[in-house]
Amino acid sequence: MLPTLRSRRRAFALALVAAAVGATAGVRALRASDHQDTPEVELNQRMDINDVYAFPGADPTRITLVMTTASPLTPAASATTFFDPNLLYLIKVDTNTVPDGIEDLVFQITFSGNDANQQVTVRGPVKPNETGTSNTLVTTGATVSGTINSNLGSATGTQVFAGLRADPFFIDLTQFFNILNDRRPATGPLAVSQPAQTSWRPACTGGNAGTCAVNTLNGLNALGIVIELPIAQLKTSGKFGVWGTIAR
Ligand SMILES: [Ca+2]
Repeated sequence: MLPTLRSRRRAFALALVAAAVGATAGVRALRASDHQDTPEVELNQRMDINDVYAFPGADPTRITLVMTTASPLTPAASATTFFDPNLLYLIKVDTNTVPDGIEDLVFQITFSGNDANQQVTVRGPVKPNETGTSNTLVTTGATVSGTINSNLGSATGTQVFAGLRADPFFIDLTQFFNILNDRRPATGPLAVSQPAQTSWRPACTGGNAGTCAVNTLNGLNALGIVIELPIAQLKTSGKFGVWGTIAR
């Protein structure tokens, strides 16, 4: 599918999360986080960015960037859900001393195949061809590629994992919809009345049954793209911003 991705495409602002990150101190502030934030992504999970994370890597000189998509995946659905080979997944980095919200470096993640042998290719960090909502595939620069659900790359360079993982986000969705009931989608997995989702919603345990918080996403999965690399490849000092987008 890569040749088609080289053509200019209008990016889809499917979801946007941003974190201001200290180059040496890890995450400093998280501005937004979202699952299923538009009707279109509610009906096409693979287009749905859930969350973006940035945190220290295996040692203080390294950083880990994560973008999760396609949650919530029930265990049964997980086995047949893979990344969309027709989408261009992007993790963007703003390196300006005074952040301007415009990406200076990008990671571009593409997939080929649509089964358990699906192949992932991660390009970057590299200067993008263009910024904002239109994105084309950068064909120069370092790449890491291989089969999903396996560790790829080098422990001293760029390491990549793309595949199924437990969704690290947590929310008590019953209480969320009690507060903001109009946010309940009309169709899709989350349209099911709470707590009728007992088939996959964990039981509340402990001494305050019925009143304690429940992580609705406990036991559910997401498709995660994980990139770990030396921080110096992004910036040698100071803060930088990280966010994710999907283009098609
Ligand atoms: Ca910038």
